[in-house]
Amino acid sequence: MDSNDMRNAKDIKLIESALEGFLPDGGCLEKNLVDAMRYSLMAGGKRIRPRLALEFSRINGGADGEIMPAACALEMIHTYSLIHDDLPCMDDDDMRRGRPSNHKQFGEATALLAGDALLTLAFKTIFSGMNAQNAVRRAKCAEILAEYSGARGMIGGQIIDLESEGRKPELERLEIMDKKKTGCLIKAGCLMGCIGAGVCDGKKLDAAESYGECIGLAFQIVDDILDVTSTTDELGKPVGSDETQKKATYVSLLGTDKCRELVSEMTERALSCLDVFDGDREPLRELALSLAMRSK
Ligand code: GRG
Repeated sequence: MDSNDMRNAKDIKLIESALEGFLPDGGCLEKNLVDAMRYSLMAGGKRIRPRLALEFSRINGGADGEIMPAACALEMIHTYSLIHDDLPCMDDDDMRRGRPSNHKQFGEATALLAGDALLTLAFKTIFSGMNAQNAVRRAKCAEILAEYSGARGMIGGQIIDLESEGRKPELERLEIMDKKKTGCLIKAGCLMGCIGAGVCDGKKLDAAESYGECIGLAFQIVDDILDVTSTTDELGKPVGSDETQKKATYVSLLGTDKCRELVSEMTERALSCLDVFDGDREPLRELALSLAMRSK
């Protein structure tokens, strides 16, 4: 393990221990619900979004303890979106993060409720976990999370996706959809990290958002490439599903070579956004590069 891998592993451990602590007590009549929430929340995953929040807080001199509730809230929203996305009324996927998807394990109704409960727990976590003395930062983080995960953000992307079925594939529509569906939560992590550390400078906030937009797009393109080049075992979720569902992807519209070029271009752009920050840029450089080269 090199020093970057060690830093990532340490951060993932920190995030996972905080996530466990924010889960409600399951020793009651709601035990099955809490078990279903824990099942998906603690099932691994790359924890990219909370890591971005932590790193953008650190580069701006913020303390990990202050941003951690917001970082965890973001992961809760991400996990709820995965649970709901796997439901039969959405993508109907049987596997997620290397094991049966939530509804396969707990049934559809419980999975739906576990997603809902993670969504509401996210906002409770921000309000009860972040320091009340920084009430403005706390409120701003909650506002960003609501905005970027809501109708004009991630959920907006999902409805564009659902309504794309049977339509002629178009690159412009795909880009708008992915910027919302995938990009918005990634951008939210970057922005919440800055806000949690007290950044008010518009230039820095714009740069954090652009960094998020570029790595978000690169992340989605890599996801599309992996869907045709990887295996179910490696990804922990079904591969080839885009083609089976006849979904337009960057690979189907542009081909793999052009996609790889775009990933490099977006990653370079993301790295240049870091110039405005005075703190140590290396962890965010490394994060962007590792996402571009990821194999799962
Ligand atoms: C159903 C409310 C609702 C929203 C659905 C985000 C989303 C919208 C659906 C999730 C499915 C999907 C393919 C989203 C695209 C973004 C993406 C590649 C998610 C997977 O994120 P990773 O790779 O997952 O970070 P891990 O498991 O590592 O956390």
